[in-house]
Amino acid sequence: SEKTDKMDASSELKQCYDFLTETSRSFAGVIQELNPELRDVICIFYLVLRGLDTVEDDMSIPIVRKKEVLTTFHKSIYERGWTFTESGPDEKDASLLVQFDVVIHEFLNLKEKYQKIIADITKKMGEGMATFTTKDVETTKDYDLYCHYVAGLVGYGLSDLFAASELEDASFYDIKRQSNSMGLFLQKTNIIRDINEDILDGRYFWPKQIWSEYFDNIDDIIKEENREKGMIVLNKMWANALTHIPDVLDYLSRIKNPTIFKFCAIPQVMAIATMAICFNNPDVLAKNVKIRKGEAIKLILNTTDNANVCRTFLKYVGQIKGKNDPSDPNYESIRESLEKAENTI
Ligand code: PS7
Ligand code: MN
Ligand code: MN
Ligand code: MN
Ligand code: MN
Ligand code: MN
Repeated sequence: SEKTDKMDASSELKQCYDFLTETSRSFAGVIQELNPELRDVICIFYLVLRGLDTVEDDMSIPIVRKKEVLTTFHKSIYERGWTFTESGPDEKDASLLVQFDVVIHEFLNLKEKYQKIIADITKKMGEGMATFTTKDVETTKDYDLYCHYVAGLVGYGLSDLFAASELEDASFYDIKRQSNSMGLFLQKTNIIRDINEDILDGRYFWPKQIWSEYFDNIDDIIKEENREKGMIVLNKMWANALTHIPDVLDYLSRIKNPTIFKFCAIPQVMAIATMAICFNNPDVLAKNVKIRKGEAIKLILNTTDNANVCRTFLKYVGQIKGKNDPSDPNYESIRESLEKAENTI
């Protein structure tokens, strides 16, 4: 009956929001505050990609099988009842995949224009992830390509969704470079900050081209006796990530809808704050360094409009400038990027 259907729909949607809170500390809040036209769409987009990433991260799935699941995931989301039960025992979001039929149910309730955008990005991301299951991140070009697959494409998809909803201008379909940079800035900050735990887990994202002059084996970068060399490499990684700031600020300045603005800006502001405490900070090589809870709360409350975001970026860019060390070989390139960033504000 119609009544049963409606009760089903609301309970499945509720389960999706429960999955969202369980799987994301950083996105759950900003997604829930989105305009109703996009709230469920982006919640489901997040869960689809979280499912895909859980497959990518699972080192217990045989490579051939993993490639197959990743490249067909965009078709699986159209199969009512589809679930994935082959995750290894320590995969933290395995239960999402075991109950993936719930996400698929709600995916199929979305308007077709939104389903198409989500499926298109899922296809491209799955194919990209599949190529990197048998390929290392060697050059900075590989690094940008990997980050494009797992984060830049999210930027493309979100921009397409904003334009398709008509909450933002149709020009959001076209600002690809800036959309990509929005994802890369988040992804690179995460990859740099998490170096210690990623190395201990055997996960490698830092491009060989950046560390090979100083290390034969990247595992050695977290050893205490290698701190000095390690810091040069760490700052080289920050120098690379800093180059995306002008695109990020340009992208944010184009947003009109206040709920989309907060959704996009809060993660970027968290990233620049993370960068400011992790820049030239030897603790990053020894442990996971995070911004304090109180600082994060202040940032969320302050991220209301473009003028405030510019102020926040200016503050953290200034802090990074103050920590830039003239004896570091990256000093000049960092100074240049920081100046470019300041000049766009
Ligand atoms: C659809 C909101 C706003 C134009 C799951 C948001 C993992 C950094 O796995 O959870 O714990 O290390 O810390 C997000 C652009 C993507 C890029 C990418 C989808 C911004 C699957 C976020 C999120 C584009 C691959 C999460 C890229 O970090 O990761 C939606 C505009 C997922 C965004 C992954 C990383 C995201 C990430 P983990 P985290
Ligand atoms: Mn139903
Ligand atoms: Mn995470
Ligand atoms: Mn992951
Ligand atoms: Mn991953
Ligand atoms: Mn990480």
